[in-house]
Amino acid sequence: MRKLLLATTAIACTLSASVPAFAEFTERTIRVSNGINADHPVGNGIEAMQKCLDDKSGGKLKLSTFWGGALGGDLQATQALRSGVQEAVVTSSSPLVGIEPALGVFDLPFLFSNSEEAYKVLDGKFGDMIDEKLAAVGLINLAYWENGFRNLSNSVRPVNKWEDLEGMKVRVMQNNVFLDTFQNLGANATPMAFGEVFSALETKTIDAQENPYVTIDTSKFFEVQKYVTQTNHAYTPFLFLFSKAIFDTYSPEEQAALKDCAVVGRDVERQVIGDLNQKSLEKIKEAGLEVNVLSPEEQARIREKSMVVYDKHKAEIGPDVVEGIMAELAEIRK
Ligand code: TF8
Repeated sequence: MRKLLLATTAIACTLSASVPAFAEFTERTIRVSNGINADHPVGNGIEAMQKCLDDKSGGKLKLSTFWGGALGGDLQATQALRSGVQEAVVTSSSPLVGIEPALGVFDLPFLFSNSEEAYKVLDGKFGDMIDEKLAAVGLINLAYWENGFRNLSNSVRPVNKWEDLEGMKVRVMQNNVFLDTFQNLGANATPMAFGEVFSALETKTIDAQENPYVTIDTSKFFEVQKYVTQTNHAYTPFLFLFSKAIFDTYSPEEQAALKDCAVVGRDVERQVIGDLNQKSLEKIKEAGLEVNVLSPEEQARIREKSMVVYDKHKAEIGPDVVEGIMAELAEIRK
């Protein structure tokens, strides 16, 4: 009896020794690249995500963050994910339309009227459908983070109506919907990677760019611009993308932790953007920029003028995708 007891205790000891805590997790360093700088709210989101990962993985899953395009721009970093040489990137959806055309749906001008609408669409069934398309091209979208509503800044004149854009050299993302939207408004639109924008504004190679206030602030565009117009012409999301090739080698527990914690980070990041938006605008004003807000009438005119872009790009984005989002928005707006 005693022998048996000793033997079972020994077995129990060996068993518990061979099953250390967080056995489903491996020590991993996950590189996350960003085009924006560390003081952008994505930084707060990553911090919250890391805390969550620490709890779930016993400190084994570590995010190693790179800022200011140190690992390449949005498109380049995303291609590195697809070929399995980099783990993750927080990127705008817009420069990735060459990889997955359906993403172009988020670039349609004046699509979302407010952030709540965007959250419902992105965090719901429509967002899941886009995620499936991304998985098919080697990208796991952990969650939709926020870039936000985009506003126009320039160095030549106040813009109060779309006619003021005539001939203005506006940098747009590498994206045909944005290119056409600004060309249609009379601007001289030029696609350019984000990393080149500051110096192109500084040297006056371009006059204007468009990004959310928080980016105009944290990427210091206000230092090389004179006017800002609150156009809110598009809400473009950030995708927290993970290399599918690498993700597939992780345990189900690791995969679940990454997905859950990306959502925790997302909520913090969106919250901080909400708080920072106004502060960024104040900072832009203090830097001496003239800030104009489109009147409701001019907002309506510019919106109406821009609707041709929907028809022009429907086939390329996918008619089902465009109709799908319009139907979902109609449902939300009921
Ligand atoms: C753009 C985007 C960028 C972001 C950033 C690089 O204008 O809005 O600001 O994708 O992460 O290119």
